[in-house]
Order: sequence, then structure tokens, then C-alpha cells
Amino acid sequence: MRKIQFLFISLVLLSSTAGAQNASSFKLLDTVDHDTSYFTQGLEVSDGLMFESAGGYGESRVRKYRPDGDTTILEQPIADEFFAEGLTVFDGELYLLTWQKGTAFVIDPVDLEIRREYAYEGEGWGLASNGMQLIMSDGSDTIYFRNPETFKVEREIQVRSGPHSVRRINELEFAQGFIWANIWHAPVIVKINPSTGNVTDYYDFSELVSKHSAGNDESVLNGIAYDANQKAFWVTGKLWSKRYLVKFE
Ligand SMILES: [Ca+2]
Repeated sequence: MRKIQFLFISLVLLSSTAGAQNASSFKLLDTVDHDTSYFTQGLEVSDGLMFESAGGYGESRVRKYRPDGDTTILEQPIADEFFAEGLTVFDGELYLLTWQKGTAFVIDPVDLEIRREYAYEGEGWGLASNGMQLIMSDGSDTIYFRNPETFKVEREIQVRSGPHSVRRINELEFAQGFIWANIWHAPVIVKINPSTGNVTDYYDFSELVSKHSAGNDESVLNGIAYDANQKAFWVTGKLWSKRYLVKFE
């Protein structure tokens, strides 16, 4: 019940504030299969390959495959004590957060082996990159910009929709000059101005969520990756059977 209430509040919050009065529209371009064993935490397209992380203790792993299908090319487990979270590519390497262990792994995209690691304070949720910095969420309304060589926080923004803070910012993507974000347990994707933290648009995915979330409260919308070849975004959810290519308008 608490989650339904939160969902309601988040929609009211987003729809009632200046700058994001109504949901913006998106076009559904393609639908492909998605591995229903993947509790999707991070989704990223790089050099024509899709990289995905799955969470869960003893179930965390990273895999790569082609964006147009779901045949895994390579998969590597993450050690049992870590709960894998956001995943992104920076300068030809994968960066993977873990939820509550304060450890970020740097992974070789060729063999998916861990090359080195960083320590950070607080929780790790979503991760993206603007090509210069890593962009990270921690489940609050704050988005951190970190130096990829030191993992130090260089800047932070607070996500706002009008006067309201937007919390539970989860999986992230940076594309077309904006941050795109999932919000944990809300059926929406928000478009965020990376300078101000202001939500400029939001997109209602409740129709897809209702198809995939039946019977499992935690099968939430999560996973957004910009596909430069398609000039569109792949979106999915935790344990979803499908992944969708969408164009935001
Ligand atoms: Ca992403």
C-alpha cells in the first residue's frame, strides 16, 4: 500500500508542477526479448553492444549482447557479497556501482573481468557518463558528478520538479545534453537539466509497467540506454520479458 501511495504522490507531484504539466509523448519503435532472470540495475549501449547489470546478493552479474536481440555473448558473475547496481561506460571501460558496499568496479568490456576498484561513501544506485564525469544517483534527490580517475565528487545537483524535490532517482542515462532517469517504484522516466537539476519533461510508462509488474512488486521500470545508431532509447524493467526502443518527443 505504501508503494501505491508513493506512486500516486510521485505522479501528482510531477503532473501538478510548473514545467512538467502533462506527460510528454514517446514513440514505441521496436520490442525485443529480455532475460526475465535479470533484475536490471544498469543498461548501456557502447560501440554497438548492450551491457547490463543485474542486482541481488549471490545473483549479481554483468553481461553483454547485441541491442537487437537477447542472446548473451558473455556474462560474468559478481562476488556474492556485492549487490550490483548502476553501470556505464567511460573511456572504453565499464564502471559498476554496488548498492551498500561503497565499492565501484572498473571492468574490461572485452572479457568482463574486474580490473580495479574505487571506494565511495553512501549508497550506489544509478550511473551514467557525460564523457567527462561519472553521473551517479544514491536513491535520494541528489545526482553527483564524479571525477572518473579519482571517484571524487566534483559537483552535485538536486532534482526538482517545480518546487518539489524528486527522490528515489535510480537508473540514469546521459544523452542529447540531458540526464534521463528512472525513479524507483514510479512508472515514469524524467528528463533532467544537468545544470540545474530541474525536471523538464516526464514520460508515462504505466501501460508497459502494468504488463510486466503483475504479481511482483519489485518488477519495476528500470533500465534506460541511449542507442546512438538508432538515435533512440532502450528501456526495460527488473525481470521484464521485453525491452523497448522508444523515441522521446
Ligand atoms: Ca543507463
